[in-house]
Amino acid sequence: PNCTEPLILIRPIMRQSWELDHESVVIQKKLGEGAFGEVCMGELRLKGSNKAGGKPVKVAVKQAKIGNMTKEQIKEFMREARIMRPLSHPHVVKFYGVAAGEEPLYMVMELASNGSLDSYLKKNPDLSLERYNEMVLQAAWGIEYLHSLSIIHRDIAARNCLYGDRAVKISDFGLSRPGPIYNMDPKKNVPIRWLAIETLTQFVYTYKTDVWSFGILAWEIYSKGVEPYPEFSVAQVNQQVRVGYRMEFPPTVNPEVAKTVLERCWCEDPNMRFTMPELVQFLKNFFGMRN
Ligand code: ACK
Repeated sequence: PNCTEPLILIRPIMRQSWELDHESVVIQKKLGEGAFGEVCMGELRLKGSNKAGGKPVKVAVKQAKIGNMTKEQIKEFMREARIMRPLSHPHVVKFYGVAAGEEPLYMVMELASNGSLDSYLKKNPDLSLERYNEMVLQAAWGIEYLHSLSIIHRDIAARNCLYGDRAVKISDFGLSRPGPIYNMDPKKNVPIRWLAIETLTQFVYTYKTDVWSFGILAWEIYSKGVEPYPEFSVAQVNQQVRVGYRMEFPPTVNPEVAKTVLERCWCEDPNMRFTMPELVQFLKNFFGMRN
C-alpha cells in the first residue's frame, strides 16, 4: 500500500435499517385493498442475505400512491410505519421497513398466512372452544405488549388483527398514538361498535378504552366474526351503551370469562376495568396456558 497517498475515508451516508429499496421487494399477488392502495403478497430480498445464507422472506406489502393521498393520509401512513418500527412480539405484526424512493410507497410487513382475523373466523365457523380461547389470550398478549411500550392502539377489532400459523397478530396501527391519553376529533369517522362509553361521551382514548375494545374483540372471536351488537344500528349502539346495555356471549363461552369481560372490560368506570396485564394473568390462569 502506498502510504504517501492521503487517506480519504468515504463513508456512505448510513441508512436506517428500515429504509428499503424498491428493488429489494418483489410484488407477487394481490391480497386485497388497503386504505391507500393494494395490499400484496411478495418477497423481500435483502442485500447480503444470500451470503448470510438467508432466503428471501415472504412478506405483505401495503402500497400507497402519494399522488392520490391527502396530506393527512401521508402523515397517517408514515405515522403507522414509525409506530410499527420498534415492535417485536409474536402477537404483533412484524414490520420490515418502508421503501419510499419511488411511487407507490411500500410498507413491508410480516405475511400472516390466514389474512385478517374477522374473515378467518367467518370462513372457519367450526373451530373448537380451545382455539377461540387461544385467540383471545394471544390478542391480549399483543395488546399488553403495546401498552408496555406506552402505545394506545385505538382501533382494536377483529378486522384489524391478522391470523398467521395459529397466531393472532395485532395489526393496523394507523390510529395508534403514544399514550396515556389521546383526544379524538369528534368530526372523524369512528368505529362506534368498538368504542368505550367514555369515548362515546367524552371523545377520550386511554389504555382502558383499548381494554373495552379488547372485550368487544373477544366477543367477536367467540361469535365467529359476527359484527358486534348485530341487532342494533350504529345510532342505537351509541344510545344503548350509554344507558347500560351490554352484549351477551354465546352460551358455549365459559361463564367466568363472559363475566370478566362484562365486569372488567365493559364497566362504566374505567378505573374498575382490568389492565391488560391483569387480563392476561386472568386468561392464562383460566385457560391453563403458559408463556
Ligand atoms: O382478509 P384478507 O385476506 O386479509 O384481506 C385483507 C387485505 O389484505 C386488505 O387489508 C390482507 N392483509 C393485510 N395485511 C396482511 C398481512 N400482513 N398478511 C396477510 N394478509 C394481509 C387482509
